[in-house]
Amino acid sequence: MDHSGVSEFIVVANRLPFDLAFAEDGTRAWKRSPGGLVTALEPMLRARDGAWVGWPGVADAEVEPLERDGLLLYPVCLSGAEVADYYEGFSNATLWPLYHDAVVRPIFDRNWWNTYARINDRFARAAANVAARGATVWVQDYQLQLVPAALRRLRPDLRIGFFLHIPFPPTELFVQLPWRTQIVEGLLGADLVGFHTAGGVRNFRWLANRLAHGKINGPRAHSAIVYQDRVVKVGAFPISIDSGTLDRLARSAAVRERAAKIRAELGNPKRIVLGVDRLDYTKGINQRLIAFHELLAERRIDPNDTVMVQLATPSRERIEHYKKLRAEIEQTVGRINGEFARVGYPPVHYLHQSLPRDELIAFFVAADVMLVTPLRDGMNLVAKEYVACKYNLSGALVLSEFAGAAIELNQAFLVNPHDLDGLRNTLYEALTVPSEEGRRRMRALRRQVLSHDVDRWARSFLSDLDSSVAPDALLEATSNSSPEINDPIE
Ligand code: GDG
Repeated sequence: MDHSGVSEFIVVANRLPFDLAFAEDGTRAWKRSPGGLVTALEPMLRARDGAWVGWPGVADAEVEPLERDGLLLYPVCLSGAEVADYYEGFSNATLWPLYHDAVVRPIFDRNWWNTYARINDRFARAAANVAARGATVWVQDYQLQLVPAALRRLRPDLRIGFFLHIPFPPTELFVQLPWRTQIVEGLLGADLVGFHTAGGVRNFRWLANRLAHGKINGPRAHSAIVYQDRVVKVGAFPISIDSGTLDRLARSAAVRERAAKIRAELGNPKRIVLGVDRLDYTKGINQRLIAFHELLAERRIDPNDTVMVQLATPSRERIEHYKKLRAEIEQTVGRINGEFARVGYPPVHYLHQSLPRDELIAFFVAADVMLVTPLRDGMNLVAKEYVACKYNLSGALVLSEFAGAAIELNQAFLVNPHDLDGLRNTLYEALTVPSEEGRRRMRALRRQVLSHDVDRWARSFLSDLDSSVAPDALLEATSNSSPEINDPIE
C-alpha cells in the first residue's frame, strides 16, 4: 500500500460540507451546506492539513478533489442506483427506522446491504488514499459503520475514530438486523467509538461482547473493549451547537427587529408556539399538532391569542414513509385550521420550506413555547438552539424524554410524546408557567448549553482518541474483573 496521502486529519462523512449544484447553463457551483459539524471541525481541519471525504450530494457526478475556502475536499462519487440502494435504501429505510425504535418498520433488503457494504469500502479507500502515515481519521454516522474496519485493513497505521449521530438502539432491536455481526465488527475497527448517550455505549458494549466476543472493561459511560488484541474505547459524547455565536446573533438588533415583525405578522398573539424539524417520522410532529388541537377543542387555549408555527424542512422526499407522513401532517394542519381559523388568522402556520439561518433564529427569539417532541432522537440540536437564543430568559422548552438532549436539559418541561394527555397538559403547563419559574428553568438550561458547545464536544472526542490505552494493561484488568454482561440473546 502506498502511504502517499498528505492529510494529517481527515473527516469522512456521507456528505461533503459543500453541495454540488448545477446552474441552468450546466456550469457547476459549490454551495456551502451550513452545519455545526463543519463549524466545529474547521479550525482543526485547517490547523492539521485536514481533508474531508464525502459525497457531493449529486448522483453520477464525476468530481475531482478540490479546495474550497481552504478545505481540501475529496468527493466520493455515487451512481443513481447506488444512491437509491446505499443511501435511500439501507441507510434511510433500514438503519434509520431500526435505530429509532422501529417507529416505522425497517426494510431488510439483501441488495441494499450489498451496495451499502460496497460503498463503505469505497469511502474507506478514498480515506486511505488521502491519509498521511499515522494520520487521524474521524468517521461520521450510520451511513458509514463498516468504514472503520475496512480502513484499518487498508491502513493499520491510522488512528480511527467513529461517532454515531443517531441513537444506538436497544439490543433486542439491533439483533433483528441480518447483518448485525458485520456492523458491530465494522465499528470495532475504530480506536474510539462515540455515542451521544451512556445508553448507546451500554447497548454497543453488550453487542460487541455477544456478537464479536469483545472483552469489556470499565464503567458505563466510558469504557473499553479488547477486540482482536486491540483496545477499542467506547464513550458518550453529547454533541452540541455553536452556542456563543447563536447567543450573539439572537441579541443582534436585526434579529430582534425581525422577531418583533414575525409576531406582528402573526397578528400579535399573546403566545407563539413553535416547532422546527426536518419533516421526519421520528420527530413527533403529528403528536404535537394533536396536542395543540385538543387544547383548542377543550377551550383551554384561545385561537385568538395563541398560534402555532410549524417549520418542517423538506427531507428524504423520495422515500414512501416520508410522503405518507407529509400527507398526514398536512391533513392535521388543515383540520385544525378548518375548525378554528378566522379569515386571515389561522391558528397553525405550517411552512414546508427550508429557511435562512437568520430567519430561523428570529423565530426562536419570537417563540414563547418551543415544542421538541421526537419519538426518538440521538440528540436534537433544535432544543439547544432555542435555549441559546433565549438571551432574556423568556420562553419555555417542552422536550421529549426520548431525545438525547433530555439528559442534559432536564430543566425543560419533559414529556413522553406517546402520551397524548401528558403532552397536552405539559404544553398547557408551559404556556401558563409563572414568569419567575420560567426564568429559573431557562437560566439553568442556558448555563448548560452555553458552557457545553460543539467545540468542547469535538475537542473532548479527539483528545480521547489521541490518548490510547495499552492493550496489555487492559487485558490484565479485564481478566481480573467479573463478567457483567451475561444475559443471552433471546
Ligand atoms: C441528526 C440526529 C442529532 C432545521 N430546519 C432548518 C434548519 N434546521 C437545522 C436546525 C438544526 C438541524 O437543522 C437539525 O438538527 P437536529 O439535531 O434537530 O436533527 P437531525 O437533522 O435529525 O440530526 C440528531 C444531530 O444529527 C447531530 O448529531 O442531534 O439527533 O437525528 O441545526 O436548526 N436550518 C435552517 N433552515 C431550516 O429551515 N437554516
